[in-house]
Amino acid sequence: MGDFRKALGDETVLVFDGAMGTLLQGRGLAPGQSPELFGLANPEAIVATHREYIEAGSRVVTSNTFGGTRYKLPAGTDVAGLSREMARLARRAAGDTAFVAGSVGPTGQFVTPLGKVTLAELVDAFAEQIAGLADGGCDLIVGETHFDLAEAKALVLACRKVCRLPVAVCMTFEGTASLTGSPPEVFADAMENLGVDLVGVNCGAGPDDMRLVAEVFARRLTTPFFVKPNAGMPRLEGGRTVFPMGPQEFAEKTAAFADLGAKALSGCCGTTPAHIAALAKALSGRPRVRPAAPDHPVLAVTSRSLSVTLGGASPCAVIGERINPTGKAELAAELAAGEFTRALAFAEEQVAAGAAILDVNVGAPMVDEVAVLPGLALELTKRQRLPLCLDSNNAEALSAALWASPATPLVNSISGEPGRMELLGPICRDHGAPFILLPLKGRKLPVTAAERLAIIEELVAQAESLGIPRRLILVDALALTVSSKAEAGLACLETIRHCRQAWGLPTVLGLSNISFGLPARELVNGAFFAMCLGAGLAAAIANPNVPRLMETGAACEVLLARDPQAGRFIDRYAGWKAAAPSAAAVRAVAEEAGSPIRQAVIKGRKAELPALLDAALAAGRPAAAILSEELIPGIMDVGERYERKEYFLPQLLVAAEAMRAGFERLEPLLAETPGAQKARIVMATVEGDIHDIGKNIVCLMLKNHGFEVIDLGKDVPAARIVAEAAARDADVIGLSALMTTTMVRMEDTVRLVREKGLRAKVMVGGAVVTEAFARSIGADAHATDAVDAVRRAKGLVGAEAEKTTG
Ligand code: THG
Repeated sequence: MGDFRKALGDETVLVFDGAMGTLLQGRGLAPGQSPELFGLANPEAIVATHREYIEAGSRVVTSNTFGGTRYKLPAGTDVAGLSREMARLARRAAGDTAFVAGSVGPTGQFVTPLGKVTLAELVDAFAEQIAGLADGGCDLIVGETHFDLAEAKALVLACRKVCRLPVAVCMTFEGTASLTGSPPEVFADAMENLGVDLVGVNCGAGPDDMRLVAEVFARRLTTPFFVKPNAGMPRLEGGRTVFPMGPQEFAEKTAAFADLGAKALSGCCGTTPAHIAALAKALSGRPRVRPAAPDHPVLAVTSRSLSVTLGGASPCAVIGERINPTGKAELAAELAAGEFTRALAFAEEQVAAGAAILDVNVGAPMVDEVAVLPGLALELTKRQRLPLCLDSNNAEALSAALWASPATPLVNSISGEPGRMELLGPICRDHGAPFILLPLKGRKLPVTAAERLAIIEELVAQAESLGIPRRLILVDALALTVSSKAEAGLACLETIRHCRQAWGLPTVLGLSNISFGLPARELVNGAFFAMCLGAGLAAAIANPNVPRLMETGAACEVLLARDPQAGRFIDRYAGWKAAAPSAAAVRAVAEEAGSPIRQAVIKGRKAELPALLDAALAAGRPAAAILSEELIPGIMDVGERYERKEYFLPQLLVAAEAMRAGFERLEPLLAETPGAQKARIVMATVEGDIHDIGKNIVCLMLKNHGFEVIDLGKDVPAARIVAEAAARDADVIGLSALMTTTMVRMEDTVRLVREKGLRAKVMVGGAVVTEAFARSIGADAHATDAVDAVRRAKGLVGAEAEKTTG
């Protein structure tokens, strides 16, 4: 009969057979009776049925073993023996004229956590049956009517374990997904990863309703595909299930799948040899149309319900890095105790932030990775839908986690360390798990792109020699830190570009490594992310909770034509508002909108002030208002900036100069307080202290509030202050000091005032001067700032007035 694999490669459409149960009922199978046990007792009925289909035009007949696992057969049945016998019967009927497919249906069991059995137990059960089928002479194994991805995966693993026969797997979809939630694209991608020889859909729908599934297969698969519809949707008529589609209609509609690229066709429930004959006729002289090969091969990482494709025109996937105990002591402690609360919270948070895949790393001291990695993988599979990236150096832990996975997660990673590819490569291949190839080999880090590319080339060749398909390989471009190697970024970019362009290999990297040791790492990471995307990066291991990163990624996808009609970008960011800018940026914007006079003071733009003031005066604004609303708030703002360490001495000086120029322009115009005798105040910064900004501000404020201010300047000896105050009969003496070393001079001044019997009250102030200090030296008042100084001075003058009047 020849090799079934060869037949899969030619240009013909393979016609399988149709339904068996109805034909067996015609030959004595009782309703409810096991067809397999019936077959054991009635071998000739089985052979006759196969012959009918072969005569109708079937090139493949399917063994009577659909319910042939230990879970379906009565206890004590020789499972392998039954399947062997049924395969032999099919072989007897087929001879050299048809292929024999060994049928394997579902066990009726669900894999943990959906049910009680483990993946390994299902593999055992399938292996037992498949060994019998292979023994009995099957040309291929065909899984039929499967509805759970994990079970389908178990079937493939079992097949590989016991024989080298080609394997076909057909899934049943109800609406948009299989019973346990796998849509056709997930099934297709997972089966292709597993290296299944023929991917199919059967049962559950007639040819009309199978169209959408077949289109998904045609679009995604390079593996040949198989479509096996029912004869329409069943109806209940007089207590009997009736399939409405006659042979002709069924044949026309089903043959149309050949135009879509189907490699194999046949019928499921309700089809008969007449349907198959009509189908074979409709297909004769009608070659299969091969689906167009995708221009870039893509790599697919799957969970039971999602498939994330990497490479080609796929958007860059963010692999959420947060489930990783490095630097997270609490997470490490929990994992060591076998607790998953924090890990699951990290998962939830990353799902919400838009991660496409979740990295799962449980590597920390005291953590038993072999137990914890699969344990956490299982919990994650229960609670959320994203595919996983199993991140570990421990091969045993990775293998255990793959056995806990219903789909084809990403393995992170296989390095060039001796023995790693030989150990882990075949495990990944068997589980259909794509893996990250880490170009590390020997003691020396490959710094240049050329060094990396040489290792990558060697490891890819090694993988291929082990029968590991290229489509499972995701290359780590190896982000090293730019702060220690300036060319680290460039080396990554070149590696990404070369892998994509020369080898069609998708790339990934641990993004944040690049910025290690730098400040503002988020800025560096964001910029590097954009550059990597431009070079063709397929995925990044990163923290999806950094909005800058996700925003950059989404915008880049639009710019790189990987987001058709900017659909995803618009979906996510149509209502976007600029992230709250930094406090400094907020202030800068507000300042530009603020008064130009105040800004001229704050920015020390002395030359601008005369014109600005003239314009304000010409517009009728009183000089006093300009002083109190613009110049004084301006210089006070400068003082605050100085205190916040945003301004330093140079800014302080130019601002004070601008202030003085402005004040001189206004001073002649400041209205005298009518009628009243002005209170007179002598102001000075004490001897030894040359800081006068504070004192100048206080002077300005006092003048503006109607005081007559005699400003003696800075570094003024006590004797001179007292002499001036006496000569001018001052009401108040204001003393300023900025430093602890000079504030003691205030005490000298106060003592001298008292000695000379001056009536002047003494007010003190300055950055280091406290109320307690003021009291200890016998001062009459302490002012905390310029506004307070005005208030205190007024108080002192009022008290004096009271005293004289009283
Ligand atoms: N390549 C591949 N896999 C990788 C890396 C890589 N896996 C691990 C790592 N690099 C990528 N994952 C992380 C995970 C966490 C952090 C960085 C990279 C991280 N963690 C914080 C810290 O250490 O300070 C913890 C605090 C937090 O996340 O808030 O930065 O390169 N194939």
